[in-house]
Amino acid sequence: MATRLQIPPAGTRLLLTGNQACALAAATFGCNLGVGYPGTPSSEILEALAMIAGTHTTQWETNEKTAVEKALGASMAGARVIATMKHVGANVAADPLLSFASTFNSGFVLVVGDDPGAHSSQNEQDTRMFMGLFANLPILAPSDSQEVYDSMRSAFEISERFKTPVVLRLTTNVCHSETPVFTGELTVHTPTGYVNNFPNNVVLPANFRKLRHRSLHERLPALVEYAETTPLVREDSGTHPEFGIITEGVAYAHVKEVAGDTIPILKLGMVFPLPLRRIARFVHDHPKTVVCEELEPFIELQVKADSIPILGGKAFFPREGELSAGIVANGLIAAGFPVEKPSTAAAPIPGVPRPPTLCPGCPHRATFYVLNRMKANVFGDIGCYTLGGLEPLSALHACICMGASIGMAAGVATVAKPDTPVVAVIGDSTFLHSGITPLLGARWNGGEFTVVILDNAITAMTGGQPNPGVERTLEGSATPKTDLETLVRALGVEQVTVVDGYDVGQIKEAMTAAVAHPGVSVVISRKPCALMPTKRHYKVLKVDHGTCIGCHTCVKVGCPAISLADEVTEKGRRKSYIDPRACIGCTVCQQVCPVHAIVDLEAV
Ligand SMILES: Cc1ncc(C[n+]2csc(CCOP(=O)(O)OP(=O)(O)O)c2C)c(N)n1
Repeated sequence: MATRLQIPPAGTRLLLTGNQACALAAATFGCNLGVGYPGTPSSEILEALAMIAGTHTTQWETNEKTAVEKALGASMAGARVIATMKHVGANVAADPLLSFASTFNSGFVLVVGDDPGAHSSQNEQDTRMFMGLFANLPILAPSDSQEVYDSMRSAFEISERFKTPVVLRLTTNVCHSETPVFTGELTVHTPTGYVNNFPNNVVLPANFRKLRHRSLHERLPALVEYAETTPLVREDSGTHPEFGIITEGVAYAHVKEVAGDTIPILKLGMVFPLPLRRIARFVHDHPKTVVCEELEPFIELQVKADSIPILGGKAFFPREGELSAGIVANGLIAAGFPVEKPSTAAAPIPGVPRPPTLCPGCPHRATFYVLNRMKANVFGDIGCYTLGGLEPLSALHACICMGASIGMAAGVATVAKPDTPVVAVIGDSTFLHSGITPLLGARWNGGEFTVVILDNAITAMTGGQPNPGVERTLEGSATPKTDLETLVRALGVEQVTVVDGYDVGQIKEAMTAAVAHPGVSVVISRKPCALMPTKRHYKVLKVDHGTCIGCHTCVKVGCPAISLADEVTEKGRRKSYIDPRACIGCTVCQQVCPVHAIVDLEAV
């Protein structure tokens, strides 16, 4: 187990990302348990928490629902607990969370990382809508690392004072930006212990109707009073008092960059429930007020519903994508505010476009090459392997959310008989997250399709986190892994084949047998992720230009190490070239070359 970092003394000044600040605050303010499931932008919170010395336990769970369930059990036992996930993870956790919200338990902080702009996500949801107006949970919305740190302390306090889960809503920019943090005093929290509490913790319809639903709503006025006076909500004065901006989260940082000290700002560090009296006073004092918020008009709608006369919000700022200083400046100028576009916003630094692609040596490549050749109808899932849908592999034709591949393939196989095979592809982490139950159902209902589990022994897309198919936990302890083949057979699947993820011939053979099987079949394509340093094949291949016929079959495996050389064949076709700095010697290109022109570098 790696040496853990000590919690610094109070008053230490550190430069931390929002995620690191979140972890340090949890450790400093008495967190007993941190659980979650990785997902950008929140993955590093638990990774950082696991590196900090203390009495807390830090664990990756199999998915967000199980993480929240473990967290709510810990909360029932009087612990301070954080559950971390990305925005779509909160959808997965919604079932336990929404019922738990109506009980009176404390010490529970749900940390959700939203991804405005969908940098690394299948959509951009606004968790404030979901957890606020729908789930009725208090939401804190920090703007920088110090606020993340302070909000975590407040979140534990609010949760304990009002006996409610509290949501700490972060966004990509807040999670990943480094800003200074002054640390606070260490708080030690000892779990009070578990005591049965039937009326509170058993959400039977009778209990829910009698006590719970009303109490959920009755908690809100007390939380509103808290919001009216909390220092999480503050005002910045400005030299143009007729104008005003109500803002929150990272939008505050953009507003500050554009408006400096000229426009009065009401900064909402708590965005649900809203301090509407305070907002009304601010608007009264600053009659030309706009709401500047990223994504949905969450604050704007509530302010308008209370008939507070603001100039608008989404009339000036987009409802989609990330805000920037330039976008905020344009919106404020359109609303008639006396601001200028900042020079930094006027001259964005152009980047080199680099479309995402499977890495050289990625163990998913050979499987997609075979699926492409089979002209399979491939229902995909979320992970590095989603990139198998891009050219030239082009072998993934649907992808909706984690765990959906098997259900989608089952649905198609139930109602249609396509001319070419129906195949679901799913990564090991995703299979364990939410692929087991659909496979169980498909086997039971008698579907006829093939599931390929791409087992690279890691959760690669989010940065290489361990999962239950790996022999170590987040804290680095050794633990027995779940064997996927045994698991799949235990679900009742009879046709199960394990193949080497680099072996094109083996994959072809196994897939041919699997798609011919009358029923659900499974192929486990196994090879560790090429980015796991201890697993790399340090062998470099080269194209022998004396043999290469310029057919470009190797190019069709879509490896970034392969490009076209200046040298041409007699027919004028460019020969292939392998970049020795990128090649790790997976040999997939070598196996598909029809003239054996790809050889070991040393052999030439
Ligand atoms: C509900 C949900 N939780 C988390 C994520 C973030 N995420 C994207 S892919 C992925 C898992 C990828 O691991 P795996 O299935 O093993 O495939 P690999 O990337 O290793 O190929 C995760 C956790 C998400 N998109 N949706």
